[in-house]
Amino acid sequence: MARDPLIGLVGKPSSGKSTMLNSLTDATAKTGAFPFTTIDPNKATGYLQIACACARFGKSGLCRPNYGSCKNGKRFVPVMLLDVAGLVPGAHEGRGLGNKFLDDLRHADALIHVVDVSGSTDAEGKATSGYDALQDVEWLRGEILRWIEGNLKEKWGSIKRRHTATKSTAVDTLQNQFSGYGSTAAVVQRCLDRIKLTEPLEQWSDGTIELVVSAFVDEKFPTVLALNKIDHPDADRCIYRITKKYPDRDKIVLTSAISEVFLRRLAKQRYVNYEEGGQEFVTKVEDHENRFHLKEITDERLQIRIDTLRDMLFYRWGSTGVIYALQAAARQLHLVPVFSVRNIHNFTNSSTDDAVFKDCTLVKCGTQVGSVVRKIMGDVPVAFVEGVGGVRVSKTDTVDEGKNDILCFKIGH
Ligand SMILES: Nc1nc2c(ncn2[C@@H]2O[C@H](COP(=O)(O)OP(=O)(O)O)[C@@H](O)[C@H]2O)c(=O)[nH]1
Ligand SMILES: [Mg+2]
Repeated sequence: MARDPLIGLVGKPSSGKSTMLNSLTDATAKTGAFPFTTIDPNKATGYLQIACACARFGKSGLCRPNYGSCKNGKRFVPVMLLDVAGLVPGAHEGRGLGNKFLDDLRHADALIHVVDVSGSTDAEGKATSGYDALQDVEWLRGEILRWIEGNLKEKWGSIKRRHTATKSTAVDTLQNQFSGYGSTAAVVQRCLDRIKLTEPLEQWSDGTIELVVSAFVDEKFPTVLALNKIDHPDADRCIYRITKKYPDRDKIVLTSAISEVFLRRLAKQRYVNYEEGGQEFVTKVEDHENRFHLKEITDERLQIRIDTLRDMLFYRWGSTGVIYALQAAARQLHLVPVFSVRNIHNFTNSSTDDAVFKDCTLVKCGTQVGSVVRKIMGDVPVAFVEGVGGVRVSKTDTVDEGKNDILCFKIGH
């Protein structure tokens, strides 16, 4: 993943993908635009919340990121989001926007599957009641599997012949087939290691191919389930069924995208004080000292909606959850922030600007410092790298959460 990570939002029509995208993108006040080259209506910048290095050094007052923002040591790092619309059962055979969907998908590094747990929409997104959303979790993965399997099996005869003729390794042969999905040889290697295959590729059965594709999908498209519409009165049943079947808490998040959008709008209009993704919000009634200078809510319907939100969502679930969906997806990718600075002693980038930690890049944990250099500096020659305290850091050393995560690149040969 040499480029910036891209997180795809998938799910059936009306599950809440667009709402989720809006809820994650529209961050308040001081946010810099992210320099994405393509302009695509389905792409947007989301903000991943991480602990900023400025807090570690008591410099939060001086933290002014080039991109995103930082509030009291809580940093909002831009990440690219993609709304992958149009997936319905049968997409791999071209139903719905089938092929368009699958073409978009190949650019994603991780997926957030937005699942409508209200039970009020069927597999095609049409209005119904009592629908069991557990089915959506299963068919969606099935569509991705069938799509990749189909492409592979269709050509398997010639793939096998070429494999034998060129005496290739299984990794090379598969990577040839999977590169179109944004795969790398390392991804293919990990997926083969995972299933511990012993039979040579020439002898793979259909079942083996399916096993390989399944492992590949797990590696290439790690997926987080965002159980959305938890504000809906009927949501409990689906939440229960899905979390029972998929107990891995790292991969499941409960969300109410619409509530996040609603609260951010109210915050902009100064009816509430609310920090994106926060665990509480304040209206004028609760703001006894008038710290936030809020407007009074005079519309009774609005007041009822706000009270319901508090009772049905915040008291029960703690927050709207959307921020956690993004964090969970980043965790699946093992992303860690690296802060690159020009001056390793005061963490600024220039002698005329006292702002610290202006640049932050997300990389996979375990990445070698040398690769981080190339990712950030491109072709600019870097003679050596320093870490905190001006200590030399080897280019073969790796980065991790809080380890080699503040770096200074010394330009030269
Ligand atoms: N109750 C509730 N409705 C939601 C939520 N998120 C989205 N919706 C509604 O679900 C419908 C479909 O949402 P949309 O974002 O357009 O779905 P998409 O087709 O997946 O992009 C809209 O009417 C939204 O207002 C939520 O968290 N709770
Ligand atoms: Mg949409």
